[in-house]
Amino acid sequence: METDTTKGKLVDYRNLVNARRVAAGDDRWIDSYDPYRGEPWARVPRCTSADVDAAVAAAKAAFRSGPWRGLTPTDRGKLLVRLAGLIEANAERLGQLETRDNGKLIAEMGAQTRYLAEWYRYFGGLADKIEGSVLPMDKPSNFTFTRHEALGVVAMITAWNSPLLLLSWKLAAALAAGNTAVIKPSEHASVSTLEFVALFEEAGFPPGVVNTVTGFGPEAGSALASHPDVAKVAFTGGDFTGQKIYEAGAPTLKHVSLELGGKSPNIVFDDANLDAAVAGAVSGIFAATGQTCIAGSRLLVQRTVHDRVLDKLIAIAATAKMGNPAESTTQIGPVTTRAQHARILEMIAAAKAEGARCVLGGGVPSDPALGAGWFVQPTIFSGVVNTMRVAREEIFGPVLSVIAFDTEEEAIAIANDSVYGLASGIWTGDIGRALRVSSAMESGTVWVNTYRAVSFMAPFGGYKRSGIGRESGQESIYEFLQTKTVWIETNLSTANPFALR
Ligand code: TXE
Repeated sequence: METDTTKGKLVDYRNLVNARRVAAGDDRWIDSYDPYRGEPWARVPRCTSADVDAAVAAAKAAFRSGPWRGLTPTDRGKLLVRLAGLIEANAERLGQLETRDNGKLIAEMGAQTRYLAEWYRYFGGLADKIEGSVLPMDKPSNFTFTRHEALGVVAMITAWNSPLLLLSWKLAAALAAGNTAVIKPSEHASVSTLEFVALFEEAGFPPGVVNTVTGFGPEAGSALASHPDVAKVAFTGGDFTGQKIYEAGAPTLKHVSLELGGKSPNIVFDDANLDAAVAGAVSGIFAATGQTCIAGSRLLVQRTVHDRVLDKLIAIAATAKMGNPAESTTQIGPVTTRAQHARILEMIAAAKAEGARCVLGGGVPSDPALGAGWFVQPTIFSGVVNTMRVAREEIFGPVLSVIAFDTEEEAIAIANDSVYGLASGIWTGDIGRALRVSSAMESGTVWVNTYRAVSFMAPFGGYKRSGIGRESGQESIYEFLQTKTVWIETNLSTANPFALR
């Protein structure tokens, strides 16, 4: 790709602004680390507010004038569908880049990257189906209708755990709605995004519609989140950063949507298929090394089956193969950053100090072959009480807290006793219980007898500190639109000009 130029042994990746590849104005760079080897492998520009100004100006110009503005919604949709085909053709390469940059398993990335295409197809199809309405009017001489219009420049600030997936949840809907975009990926894993945006050029999107700025959160991120020409910020990340983004948008009253963290309860009742429940619990917390916002990090187990569930859980988790994420047989890879590694180990130490019983893992693996990478053993604590830090704070790593309960009411109370509300899981063979408990859950997603399922068709987002707004599904396109009401008087008159009409 034209973005690659090898400098020393690191590969340099540049931003896309107005269809040009650019470094930061002052030519500073950030090293991007390979978490398996614990060493830098690439560099991305360290942008400042001046670079952000240039990217926002390009997006603003593309929104205000030029070919994008003139496209019909059908034509916008066609571009998105064309892009979907290019994503499929490049899925393997993009998946490999993400694995190198953030340590996600290649075993998961192949399918995940191909699946991205569906967001662009779905929203491409939706682009020309956004209809306003003619309003039935209480003022008979007025003809009044609504139309849904794009907001303008949308800033998309994303996290490192699934850069392209989290971006696509925003970008497909935003572009279908007619907005333009400035993307700031995480400083820890920007490379896949910089490669990905080349496909927009190839698909034929006009210059300036999709732009990127890489850099640190408090530098480039904060300049973007507070930029006066940004109409909306769509963010994925931690809740405290989400709060800062909300505050940064307040002075200019931006639209803001926030997809934040969680401390999701996964509840196993004694009438459940326990093997399926245990497989769901493993996938909920150990897939992606626990680095997902939807991690089922609190496993609530009915006391009557508690010991059986725990034994089965340990039996599976203990055999999970840790190793090079680029190998297809690896089941647990490294965590993405050195800081995250340290934080997970600190939370494990805190859980031990608070009296939780560590029944599996609890540290770094002893295998010397894994020595250079940022690995944490799959870790299970039993005897956890919901007031412990390990049950309250998002850890974002492979650490499971098992909490025993006796009754359905108690399970609901513990599950909802959290500042977060992103997702929950319920394992039961009783349909009445499934419906009762799912309606009682304070979370944006509830999975019954499954876990970690997402789709371009299904709205996703949080209750409470897990976020504001929804991504995916038809309704999410309205997060990127605003409604205009047009009034036409059909009977010109000279009614009293000093009174409300
Ligand atoms: O995320 P941040 P970090 C949680 C997880 C993790 C914690 C911190 O618990 O341990 O957050 O991770 C940009 N203005 N999640 O520090 O800070 C930043 O550059 C504007 C949950 O990596 O939230 C990056 O692009 N932008 C989560 C993005 O925000 C700022 C996924 C996310 O970074 C900024 C990731 C600022 N002041 C972490 N500060 C999930 N919901 O899945 C940072 N950024």
